[in-house]
Amino acid sequence: MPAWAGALAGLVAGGVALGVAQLAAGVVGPQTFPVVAVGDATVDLTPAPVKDFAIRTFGEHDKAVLVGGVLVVLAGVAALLGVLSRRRLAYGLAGMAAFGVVGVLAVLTRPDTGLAGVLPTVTGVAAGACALSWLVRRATRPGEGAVEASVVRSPARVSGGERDAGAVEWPAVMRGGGEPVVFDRRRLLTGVAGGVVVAGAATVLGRQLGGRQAVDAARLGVTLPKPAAPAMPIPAGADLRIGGLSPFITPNRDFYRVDTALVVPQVDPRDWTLRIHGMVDRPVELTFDDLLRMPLTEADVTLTCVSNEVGGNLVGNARWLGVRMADVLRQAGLRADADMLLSTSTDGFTCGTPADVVMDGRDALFAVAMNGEPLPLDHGFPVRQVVPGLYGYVSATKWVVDIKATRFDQDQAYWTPRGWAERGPIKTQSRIDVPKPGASLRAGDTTVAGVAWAQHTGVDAVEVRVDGGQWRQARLAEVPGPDTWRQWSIDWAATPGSHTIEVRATDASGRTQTDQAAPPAPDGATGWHSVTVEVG
Ligand SMILES: Nc1nc2c(c(=O)[nH]1)N[C@H]1C(S)=C(S)[C@@H](COP(=O)(O)O)O[C@H]1N2
Ligand SMILES: [Mo]
Repeated sequence: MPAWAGALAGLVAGGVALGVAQLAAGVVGPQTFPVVAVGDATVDLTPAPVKDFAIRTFGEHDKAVLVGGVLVVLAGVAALLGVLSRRRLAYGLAGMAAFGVVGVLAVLTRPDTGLAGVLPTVTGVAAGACALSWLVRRATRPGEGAVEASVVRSPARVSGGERDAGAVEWPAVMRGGGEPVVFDRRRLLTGVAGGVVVAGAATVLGRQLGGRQAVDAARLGVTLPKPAAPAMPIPAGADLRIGGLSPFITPNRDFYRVDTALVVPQVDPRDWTLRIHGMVDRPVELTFDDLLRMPLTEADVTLTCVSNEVGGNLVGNARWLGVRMADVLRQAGLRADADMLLSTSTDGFTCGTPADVVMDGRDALFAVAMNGEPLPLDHGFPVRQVVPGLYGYVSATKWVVDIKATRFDQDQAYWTPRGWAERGPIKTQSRIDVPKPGASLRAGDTTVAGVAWAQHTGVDAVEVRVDGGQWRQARLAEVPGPDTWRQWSIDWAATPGSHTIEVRATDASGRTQTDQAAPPAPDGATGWHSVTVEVG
């Protein structure tokens, strides 16, 4: 059997393994698909600098790149195992088993997979092993006269063209019993076709089974109660409606997404509970209906990711509806010496929020809705936290299921050992949305516009300067309160040439953004956003 045939058999066997694993994961849960489990484990084990590099390089595609990378490596190894299987089938089978062990270990380290979570890996590897041995056996047949053929047509003498001409007889090799066998290309290729069909069908079926239909349907079935504390209508002057300027409310479909989950957790609200325990007098466990029966508050809050670069787009503003976290925590009897609320999501992400911030009267919510609809799955359905003024990694737990009242000197959340600050108050920032960097403008009157944020303090001033000249005050749009970003704009009489526009904001406590440039890690980027344009 030539090397290419071994590689092909290995690839197809690998495909069958993944297809069957996908099918089983469709029943057991998409997060148990071994590629996802290994990918998720990789995300958690990746050193912070590598992860930062990946986010910087691939942005929101980092997950796709990771899964793609795992698949490419798997394909390479599967092909290699196929090549080795020509010598001895046991090599290939042992290699598959080794992958099974890695897959099982990865699955077992995941917080959201029970013991049944190993089933996709185990059945996948078993199916892959069967496929490999079947293909390798099938590709060879007892060869009467094979020894003779080998003398006449040894590979060294066979020209490329002849190799492709039907069932070429390769040098005879001895199979177990010692009878000579020959490679049968046609039988291999028909076997391969069968394997591809099995792999493809299993993959498609598995994806359908594991699809979001059930949770999507449950989401559509949620009736949102009216807020007991509605937000004021958004002031008409909150949105300057300038082309290219971020709208005041970010539509859900455009809202940035940052999380460690390779597949979006699917949480059925009928199964969801929120457990509150630790340093509380009365531990409680709430169902989704319990939560919806409590008074709901509506609030406009701008979320920001600590990984957002100066000028970056990991920031968005929405109208949230939810129960005040403080109400729930008071009901549980939060003790005064608990200074941290350690929240956990269904997929095991943890987040440590300063308790005093949550309890100080601001609109810190267990949110159930975003911009008038139940939370989108990507943004934490059925329940997530939203805390004005804190970066997402210390406050905004999506798919939240557990709150432990604890202390910063006793517990650590997900990102802390990975090099990010324990506490993450949002730093005042401002961004130029128009003109875009590198834009070519016509000389004359133009509008420069953008957004600025200083959540829970509020933005009091935005200034703009061109080419290091005088700072000029921008016009500020209205805001419903201090927890959202604020649009700004300024007129500029653009003159021919290359120009750099800079912006800086001052918050309501009188502090102006520092010009000191700092990277996102460990506690948020600083510096002034600048945009260079060409005026013709
Ligand atoms: N379960 C879970 N929640 C999470 C995260 C996560 O990785 N897992 N990431 C946090 C971070 S870093 C940010 S910035 C916000 C982003 O929320 P969004 O994706 O809805 O914009 O979610 C937070 N909540
Ligand atoms: Mo974040």
